[in-house]
Amino acid sequence: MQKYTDKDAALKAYDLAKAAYGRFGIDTEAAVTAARDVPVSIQCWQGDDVTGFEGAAGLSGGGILTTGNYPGRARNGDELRADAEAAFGLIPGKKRFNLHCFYAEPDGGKTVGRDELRPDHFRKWMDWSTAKGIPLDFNSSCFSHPMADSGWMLSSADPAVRSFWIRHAKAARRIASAMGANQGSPAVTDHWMPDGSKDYPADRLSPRERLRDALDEILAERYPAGTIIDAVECKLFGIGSEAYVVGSHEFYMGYAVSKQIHLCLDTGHFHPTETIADKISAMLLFLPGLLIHFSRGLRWDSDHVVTFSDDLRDVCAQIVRTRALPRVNFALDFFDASINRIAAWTIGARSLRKGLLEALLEPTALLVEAENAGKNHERLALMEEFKTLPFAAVWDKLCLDEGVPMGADWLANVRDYEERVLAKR
Ligand code: RNT
Ligand code: ZN
Repeated sequence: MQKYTDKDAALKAYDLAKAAYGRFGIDTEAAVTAARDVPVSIQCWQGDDVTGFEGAAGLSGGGILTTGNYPGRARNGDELRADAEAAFGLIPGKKRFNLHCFYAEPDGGKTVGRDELRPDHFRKWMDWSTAKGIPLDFNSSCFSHPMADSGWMLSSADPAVRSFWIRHAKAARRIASAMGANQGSPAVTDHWMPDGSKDYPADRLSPRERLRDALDEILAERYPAGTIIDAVECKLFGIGSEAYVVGSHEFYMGYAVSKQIHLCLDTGHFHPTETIADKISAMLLFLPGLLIHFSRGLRWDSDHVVTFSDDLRDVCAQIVRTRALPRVNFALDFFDASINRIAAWTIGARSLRKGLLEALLEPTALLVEAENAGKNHERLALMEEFKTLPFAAVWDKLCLDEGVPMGADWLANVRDYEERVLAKR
């Protein structure tokens, strides 16, 4: 196996890095522990290109799109779980696993209507979750379905369509609460739907009234405390909904505040140059918490694989600086069918964990001190200097402590899994 790293050299580099950060008053050991302990929810749907287990040929309709045909897509629950485990071995830190309703596995392989799904249809997932010690999160699935063909689901003017999706979202919450009870930790349950229109609507209000009323009905069902966290996810525009999305940022911001539920900010769901970093301290003044979908918007696509970008680093820094870590749920949301899917998971998850570590290594107190003293040149100078501290050595130490490959060594594991497993599908 190709090795790019050397353990002894890494440990020596870490000792030097520890001293370098120490001179700014930063305890690298504490930062490594804190970064490792933040749960990151890994999206199951990167493993199968958001296809689901209902026999669909692939993702269809609904504002999002997968492109590419890299060999080895997971085609069922056993393959998806095996692939996820392969990725888990390369991803340091606490993990959760994020499912969608259309990954149900009813007995005998039959398909159950999305409005009739029950917790026992997710028994295999729950048993796996318990065995692996990886808690689950959940999502209603309001796309890739004949009842989604019109592009309007919970906001549909057709009462039959609307009530179908209301029953579906209620079922999703019932299942999520059962997962939460099973794992002793609330299942974060996100509701996103692509409702919207390609061209200018004449009536922007009525669909929003219907969506509000539908959500009210869905959320009226109460579940035991500590089993579920409800979140609603906004979006500016999608493929086929360029002119209007019912569940826009303002819609869900208002809705989440009024109901005191979590708002989901997906980093790819805003104007192409808009980042969510500055929204965190503002929204957390009025909400119980946030769900963040880490993604990478690239032109019109909101779902490229997450990288260690300035945007991601800025978001992590804002969360840590505002001491908001306990109130933010971290989730990944990207899907790229053009590259090895285990690698996609690993790149995205490792990048987010790097962002967390870097933020936790920041000597924020020194920045605040300079700011309060009116010495903004010192604040800027320190921010610049911190960027080139020996971060990589601390990251390698985190990977070493967690027993996952350091540096680029994990690529050898992906190559091996591809040859042994994926190439045979
Ligand atoms: C779509 C949303 C949503 C989905 C997943 C599959 O734009 O981001 O979160 O990506 O639920
Ligand atoms: Zn999302």
